[in-house]
Amino acid sequence: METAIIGLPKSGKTTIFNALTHGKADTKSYGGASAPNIGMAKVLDPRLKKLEAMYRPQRTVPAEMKFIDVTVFLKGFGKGEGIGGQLLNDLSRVGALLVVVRSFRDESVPHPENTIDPKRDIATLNLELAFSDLAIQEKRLEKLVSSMKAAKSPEKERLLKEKDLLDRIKSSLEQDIPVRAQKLNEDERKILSNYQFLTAKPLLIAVNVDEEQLAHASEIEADLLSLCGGPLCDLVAVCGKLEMELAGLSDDEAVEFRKSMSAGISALEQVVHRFYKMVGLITFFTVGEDEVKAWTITQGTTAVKAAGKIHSDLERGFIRAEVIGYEELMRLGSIAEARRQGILRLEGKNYVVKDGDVMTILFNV
Ligand SMILES: Nc1nc2c(ncn2[C@@H]2O[C@H](COP(=O)(O)OP(=O)(O)O)[C@@H](O)[C@H]2O)c(=O)[nH]1
Ligand SMILES: [Mg+2]
Repeated sequence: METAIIGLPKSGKTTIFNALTHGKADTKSYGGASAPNIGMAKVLDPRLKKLEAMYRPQRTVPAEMKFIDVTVFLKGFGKGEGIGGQLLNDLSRVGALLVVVRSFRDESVPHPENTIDPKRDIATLNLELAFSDLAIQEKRLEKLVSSMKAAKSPEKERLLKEKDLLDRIKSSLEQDIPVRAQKLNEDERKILSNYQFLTAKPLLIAVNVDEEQLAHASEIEADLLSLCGGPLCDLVAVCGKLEMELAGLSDDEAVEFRKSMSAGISALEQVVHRFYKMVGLITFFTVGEDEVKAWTITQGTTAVKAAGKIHSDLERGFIRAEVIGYEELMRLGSIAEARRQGILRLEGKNYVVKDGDVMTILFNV
């Protein structure tokens, strides 16, 4: 899943991008960069370490999340001008949004509104996203109305239904209800997926707190959480600056530092964990002497589709999957032992993969 990082200027987007991706993008020349920063965040999963110890493979490959820090295009952002042009194109393509909101106090970093007010900024950002969706809605409606003139049934009925849907989307957006929180059926969601409404995307708000505020992180989260409203939205407090510094250390050093500063679990873990929970992402594993690897899929994915994640040949030529749950594998010590005890399962195409499944795909192309 690709996630775009957005927010007001100098809220700490690039800092948090660096913390998540262990990147070194420039945080000093605000807005001066010409291209977006793109980086991968490694999804930490203690199960992968255990599997690695069991198999001692040549390489261990964690799941990754792609983050895009959209830097330069944010000139008018937060000014009620909506989002357009290249930025809208970039945001339309991604699967989710990470909104960074400033809470940290620092005289040397000016805030575009001069004061620190995360509630105001969350409202501004939500409004901006809604504006952009209203513009998308309007454009689509214009096109639809003009093609309705020439349309004959049943095409005409289909377009009418779509028009009705767009009208409802609009009035809900005007009542501050993001598309993700609107009551829509499966069919309607499918139609809407073509438009890439920004308020339909899963949204995680990262409140960028300072070191002092970090001690009250859970109170800050509780206070702001109500601004999320509805499904596919969540909020987390992180200290961008500290997290970026810690991301520059070795793993062991970072653990020590975290302990001494009571900095809790890393921003990376928090952000990834919340995205997984919010979007309904789960992990399955493939294992072997050459490679142990974690794969991310959405809940409800079938074995054949999961196989397609690994390689299209595995989906095309899928025969069966040999499956064992992670816990069972740990208990038995090896797949060979699981096979011997008849615990290794053979599952067909439509088996719904579970979190922690260790799978071997049998295929023929
Ligand atoms: N004190 C403090 N400064 C921060 C924090 N996060 C970011 N900054 C500073 O704020 C400035 C802008 O950060 P940057 O990540 O470039 O913001 P962006 O414009 O949203 O990408 C930089 O000077 C950062 O060092 C934080 O948590 N605490
Ligand atoms: Mg930046």
